[in-house]
Amino acid sequence: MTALTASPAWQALTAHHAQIKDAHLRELFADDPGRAERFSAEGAGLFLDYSKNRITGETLRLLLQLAEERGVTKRRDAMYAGDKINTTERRAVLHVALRAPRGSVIKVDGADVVPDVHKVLDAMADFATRLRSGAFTGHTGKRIRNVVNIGIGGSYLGPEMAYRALRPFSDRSMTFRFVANVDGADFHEATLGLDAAETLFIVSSKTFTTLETMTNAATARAWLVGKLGSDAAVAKHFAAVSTNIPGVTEFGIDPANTFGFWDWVGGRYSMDSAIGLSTMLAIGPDNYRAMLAGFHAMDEHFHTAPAAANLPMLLGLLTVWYNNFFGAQTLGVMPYSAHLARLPAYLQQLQMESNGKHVDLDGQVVNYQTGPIIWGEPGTDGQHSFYQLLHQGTKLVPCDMIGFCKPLSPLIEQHDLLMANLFAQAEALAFGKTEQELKAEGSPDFQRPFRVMQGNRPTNMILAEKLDPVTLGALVALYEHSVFVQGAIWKIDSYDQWGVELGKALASRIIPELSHGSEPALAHDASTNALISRYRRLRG
Ligand code: G6Q
Repeated sequence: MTALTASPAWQALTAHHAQIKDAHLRELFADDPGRAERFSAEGAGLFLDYSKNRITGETLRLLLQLAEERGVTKRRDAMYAGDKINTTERRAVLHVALRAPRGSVIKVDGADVVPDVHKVLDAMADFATRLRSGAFTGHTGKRIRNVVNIGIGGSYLGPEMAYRALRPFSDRSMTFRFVANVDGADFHEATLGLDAAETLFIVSSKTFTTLETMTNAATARAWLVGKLGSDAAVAKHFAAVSTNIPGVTEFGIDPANTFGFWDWVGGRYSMDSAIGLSTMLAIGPDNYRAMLAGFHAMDEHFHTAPAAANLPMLLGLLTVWYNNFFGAQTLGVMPYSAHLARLPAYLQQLQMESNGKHVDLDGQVVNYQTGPIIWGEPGTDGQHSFYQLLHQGTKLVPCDMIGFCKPLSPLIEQHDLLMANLFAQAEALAFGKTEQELKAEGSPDFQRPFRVMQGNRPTNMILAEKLDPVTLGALVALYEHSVFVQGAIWKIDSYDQWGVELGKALASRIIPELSHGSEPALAHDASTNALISRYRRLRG
């Protein structure tokens, strides 16, 4: 394969960018009445309007040519076939198998993994049904009403995001809390006011060795045993989700409450594996399966839809367009739904941990930009804070905006207000406000320069009928596959995370240096030594 920046499509895109970089969306729309229709696509219940992007038909043609030259669909097929495309860890990448319908066949090393997936799903469903009905009780015979998920990174962000997103579908008589941070305040606040006799802890950890999670799990055990007065209580108040079953057994969690998954599921791609146990306990097995069906519908769309009508392909290529040709450093994600408050944080990990790499699959340092910085907030909150910079700042910030046609609350009029804001913002970002328009509105001379909105700020608009389990699954899969497309173009391993592994090891050197009583001599750099010394002095 030719080096990315020397490839014909890349070269052509560079020349094309020079030609159209100043074209304004006002002109692009005025010149092409069919633009909104032409630059839109639909799949798995999601509608994507990408017409408010700084592209022409030629841009799209060249981006699709780039995908072709980079072998994106070939790599996609290799992923779906269970090939070990995570080369630095020599692992298959098969989150698509987590939502494959019963009876389909996906092989890793010659063995079909789909029956195992459904075995675990059935066990989770059985556990969830017993717990939700009250048949599974705690140590004292009381019904479990509180669920505390202990996990971090990929074992936390998905479950918390999904719980918040699908709360209207959850059992409202139950309380769900999430402990991730090793800061004791996180555990303390999450368990404050809970009756231990009614509380289940789910220890979610792929490796079952992560410092934060193991520390919080030990704290949880001490908290529970302290409150209920017996070690035997652990069996009835702990569940585990992990690929490390020996580790779980050693911790003392009942194998009957233990749910496994596999090394071909990356942490940030695991919210629909057993890591989603808290989600299933909240919304029930049927809703959980509906969410998996949504994921699967998008998997099918990505696998079969022609590239020009393929949502993840389009979204991924547009990200590359702004990232590599316009030099945009970030991508904003603005859900117009209070329920999706944690979606930006979830996507931050999904995208930045996957594509924040500076070395390609051959181990060569790349000479082009890879993954952008992802950030965002629910839309109308953002409007009253950072949208000022989006509208009138000096930086180009492409944004994805996400909205739903049906509200989840009975306050229907408020939903119209919310959606009006969504449409208005995308319109204002694209078309801005000219000096002439301001004059016509009677804006005073002295203010006019400050009120001009240049426009030409690109957005993707993702619309769905309603935020329900099916839609959430499709939406998350859309971004998973968009990340895949970007990684394939940049020829990087989107599925390893050596930067995270390093972080896991680093603190272990300093931990004993902070322990009370023994304060060994420090041999770090001068700054770290001074900081540790100051901490020792001030902590009291
Ligand atoms: C995800 C990353 C990372 C991981 C956490 C938790 O892709 O690998 O965020 O999920 O570090 O790891 P464990 O699940 O092993 O505790």
